[in-house]
Amino acid sequence: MKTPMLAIVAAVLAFSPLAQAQSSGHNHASHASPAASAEVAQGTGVLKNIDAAAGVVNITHDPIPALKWPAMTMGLKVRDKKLLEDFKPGQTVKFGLAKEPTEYVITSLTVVKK
Ligand SMILES: [Cu+2]
Repeated sequence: MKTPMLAIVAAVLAFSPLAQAQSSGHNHASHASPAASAEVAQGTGVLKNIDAAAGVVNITHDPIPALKWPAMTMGLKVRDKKLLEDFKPGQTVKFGLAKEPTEYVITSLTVVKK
């Protein structure tokens, strides 16, 4: 009874590092191009809503000339949900934007005024 279980566990342990290496290699090949991930613009705005679980903020931002964006209130994803720790609605923030394949995402976030 015990031996087959151990054999299965050993097989899983033996194969999982390989599987992880393959999948992370694939992700890097398909997503990490410097041109697609570099910060391309900076903006300032007021946080209206923060969905830390989804990694999305609703923000009323000033015009962003680099992107030809007028002032507006919009939803933006953050690249890393950890960026949203310690932020609250109503704060004025500076943020950096990078162009991902299908949309702009926030890559940095700092409080200007609480
Ligand atoms: Cu906008």
